[in-house]
Amino acid sequence: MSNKQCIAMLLAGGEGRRLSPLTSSQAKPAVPFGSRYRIIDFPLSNCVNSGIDTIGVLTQYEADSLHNHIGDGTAWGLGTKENGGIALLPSYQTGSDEYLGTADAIYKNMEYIDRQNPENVLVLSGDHIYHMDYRQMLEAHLKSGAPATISVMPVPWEEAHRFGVMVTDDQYRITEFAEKPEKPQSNLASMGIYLFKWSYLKQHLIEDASDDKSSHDFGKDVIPKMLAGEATLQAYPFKGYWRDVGTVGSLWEAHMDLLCEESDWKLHKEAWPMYTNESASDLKTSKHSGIPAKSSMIHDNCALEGYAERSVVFGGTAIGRFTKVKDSVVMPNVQIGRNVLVECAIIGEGAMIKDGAIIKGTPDQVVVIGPGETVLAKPAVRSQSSRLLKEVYDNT
Ligand code: ADQ
Ligand code: ADP
Repeated sequence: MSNKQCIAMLLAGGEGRRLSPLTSSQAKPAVPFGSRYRIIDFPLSNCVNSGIDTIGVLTQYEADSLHNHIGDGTAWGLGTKENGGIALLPSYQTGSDEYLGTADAIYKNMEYIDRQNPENVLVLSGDHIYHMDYRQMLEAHLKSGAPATISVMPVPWEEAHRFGVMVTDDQYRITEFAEKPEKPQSNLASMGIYLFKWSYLKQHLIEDASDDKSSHDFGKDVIPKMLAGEATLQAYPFKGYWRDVGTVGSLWEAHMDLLCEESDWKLHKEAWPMYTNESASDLKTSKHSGIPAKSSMIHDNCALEGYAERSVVFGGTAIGRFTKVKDSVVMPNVQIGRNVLVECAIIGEGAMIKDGAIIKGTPDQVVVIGPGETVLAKPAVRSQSSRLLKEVYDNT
């Protein structure tokens, strides 16, 4: 059996209730992002770009949505690897109904990991938007000699309660850790990206599995127990763009970040290419009509007859005349009629917005239209809104 320095285990089974209704029929990591990708393309592309060629993807909730997207891994250049590649590891294949938590998901796939015979295991989350060279984290992990290294980054204090937060000494050794505390003592957040020596992780997973009181989660159970032991855990400070897009507001904001011209953050860089499987999304064929859109990201394959401003529009979409889409995200295969106003909204895959409809949110209260939903215009306001929109359109 060959010995691998590092393999990745990608947790992609969470339900993503806070992203509802976008996750009503697909897993959170399968939610579209950035005009042609899905969220899971970020960690997958990071692995490929970091030279990690063995990835186990742990699926559970709406597993098919991810299995269809990933297929045999060809889109990531990991399709025909003799020794490695992408392995889909759904909970139903492990002989149990469900993964009880993130640590249990890895525990139930220990045999798969043992077959790969790795020295280190990188545990990743399927719902983060970022580019990261995991080789640099591995280098820091090996250099410190710690059995566990956690990627960290400061977050705004008001958001710290949504994360695992920690205190470290000046050598970035972790001295305290609290999972989603009500009153955070620090704003240094765990990014949910862990690098473990496999022998050390395995021992802890086995111990955790026999603990009846455990919820079998990394943040809630395993990391605190590791910290209570003798070993020193290390934090790895990540400098760069990183967003957890677990809520509607954060998903919308991360899309708006793509449109910020001053920012260094770019989706696809030559030095850090993004890979995806577009054939799986089965785009309806349409053609970009060439109408300029202001400060927007528009997929080539969409029929844009209306006006888009500061918006991200995916493929297979049609936007009718006199329609204005502003500060919004329009996911694949959406049909938007004429005289429609869409502002501060996320329109789910395959939705249909009929002529004259008004969908208007605010940056603090983004409106979401679920995948496949139909939105009609309210008859009473229809003529007024059409007139209003004609004015808006003429003035832009
Ligand atoms: P959360 O974001 O709340 O916190 P969690 O809900 O545990 O993390 O999900 C992490 C990943 O695991 C997601 O990609 C999810 O899809 C997947 N997942 C969840 N349950 C699963 C299951 N039963 N089987 C398979 N996959 C599953 C974590 C850490 C925090 C840290 C944040 C950073 O616990 O400490 O701050 O990530 O985002
Ligand atoms: P959200 O927080 O938006 O509801 P998450 O995917 O973050 O969605 O999941 C929330 C919590 O529920 C996490 O602690 C996760 O471990 C747990 N969880 C999610 N899906 C499952 C599942 N199918 N089985 C067991 N636990 C789950």
